Amino acid sequence: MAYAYDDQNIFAKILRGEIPNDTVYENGQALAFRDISPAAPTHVLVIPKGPYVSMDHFTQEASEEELVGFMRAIGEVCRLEGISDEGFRAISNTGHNGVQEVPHLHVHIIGGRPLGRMLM
Ligand code: IU
Repeated sequence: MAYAYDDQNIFAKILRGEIPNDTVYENGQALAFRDISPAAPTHVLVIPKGPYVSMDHFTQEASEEELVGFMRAIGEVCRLEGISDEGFRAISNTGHNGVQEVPHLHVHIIGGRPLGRMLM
């Protein structure tokens, strides 16, 4: 499947610095910032800096450097937020069935309280 990336999506604008964000962590390949509508005490979105719509798109077309940098960012966010030991949830809502609102790959890192068995 070919992916069309819309560079006017809100996370693309955040990456270009056109819209402010509450940054938690950044490396060469990824940016992590607080969700504007947090579902838990910690709710951080981790996004790749490259133009990828989804995990499928990213894992097919990203370089190893991008893949590693993105995954390391997720781990760093959890350590910085102090949720690594207690546990957390990492979710990437994808496409129509996943009710993905923003068409730039993002992983929600949610923690800081017991989350129950329900997915968000
Ligand atoms: P999605 O369903 O996984 O695509 O949800 C997008 C998330 O992006 C959602 O939790 C929003 O609160 C969040 N968000 C944001 O943090 N900043 C924004 O400007 C916008 C959405 I628009």
